[in-house]
Amino acid sequence: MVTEASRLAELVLEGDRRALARLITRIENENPSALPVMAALYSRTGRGHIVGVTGAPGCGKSTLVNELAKQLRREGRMVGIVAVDPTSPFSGGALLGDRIRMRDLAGDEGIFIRSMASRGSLGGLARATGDAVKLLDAAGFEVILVETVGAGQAEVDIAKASHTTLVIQAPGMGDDIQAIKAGILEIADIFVVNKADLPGAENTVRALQMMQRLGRDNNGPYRHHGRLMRANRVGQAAEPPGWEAPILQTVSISGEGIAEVVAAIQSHRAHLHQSGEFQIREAARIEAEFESMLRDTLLNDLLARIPTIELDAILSQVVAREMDPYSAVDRIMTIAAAEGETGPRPHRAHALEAEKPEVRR
Ligand SMILES: Nc1nc2c(ncn2[C@@H]2O[C@H](COP(=O)(O)OP(=O)(O)OP(=O)(O)O)[C@@H](O)[C@H]2O)c(=O)[nH]1
Ligand SMILES: [Mg+2]
Repeated sequence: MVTEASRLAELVLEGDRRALARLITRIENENPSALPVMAALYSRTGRGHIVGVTGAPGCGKSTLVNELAKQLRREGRMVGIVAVDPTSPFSGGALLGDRIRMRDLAGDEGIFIRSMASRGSLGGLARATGDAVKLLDAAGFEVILVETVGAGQAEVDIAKASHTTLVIQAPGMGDDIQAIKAGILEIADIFVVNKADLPGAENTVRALQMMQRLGRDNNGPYRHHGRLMRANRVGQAAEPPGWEAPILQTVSISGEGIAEVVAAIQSHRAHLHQSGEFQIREAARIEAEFESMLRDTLLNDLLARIPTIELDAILSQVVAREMDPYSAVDRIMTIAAAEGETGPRPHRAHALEAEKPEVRR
């Protein structure tokens, strides 16, 4: 039997743009009908090169991504772009702006552009982004550029979800080491100082170089890529010797320096494969994603078993310091376990369904 899911999966594999767009919308809306399609496509993912592009608001990420895509197209590569905007979950002006800016790429079958928003949590957005990337991967897009505003945890998450992470800086945003966010050394595979046409670009480059030197003196940057489910893996996935993030300068509005960035992305990819780091990052990435899916499912399942009034009452007591959070967790687990013994909810729903009088036309 040809189900809707298998039909949609086939369309995605053929690169059908409407099917892709429709599925991404379902993913954004957390529509469960997307799950069997994702499941069917999973074995066909894993070929695309996922490139994260992160940096402060306004540093030129979208303009740069646009230019990178054009250059990659000139080199004959199929390019997918996912622009993530965690700051405006209700589809703010920035997304619209991105769509307009990327207009000159429209009409090219070798490119697919999508802005992501989420009505849910940041975690939901990260999950939706991961699924959109998987769809583009299955559809045969060879390079998938993921733009995210660098904002703390989101930045680290995108690095974990990418094979190659570009950290974008722009001059004039404070040119000393203090202004460059801590942790950036650990996630950057390539630094891009964009807006190199503006004064101060050299200072930004120098500050990054100095930071890299300091990092080397402190035993070099090590990655957190391998942590996740097995705690004893911490630090194991250290950046192997032989790759130090290059610091490149671009003027995205004129296309200057773009070819060099594309070349650096390609050398980083080659380096990942030659050093064996690719498998390590892939395993870490997939484990992290799986862990978060498991956590979401467990939490949702648990919360579904606790009557809301009871949960609220327990939370209020914890907030009022009438109950400690450790006992509160115990209490919730006890209630959930007791609920579980009375039978899972779907059965009850089923019973109700059976009791419903049949409607005749
Ligand atoms: N002078 C100069 N301006 C640039 C350059 N690149 C981008 N800009 C301008 O910087 C502004 C912001 O560019 P965007 O590409 O929207 O930056 P962004 O990082 O994607 O911004 P958000 O997504 O809102 O965080 C725009 O007005 C661009 O035209 C550059 O190389 N030089
Ligand atoms: Mg942008």
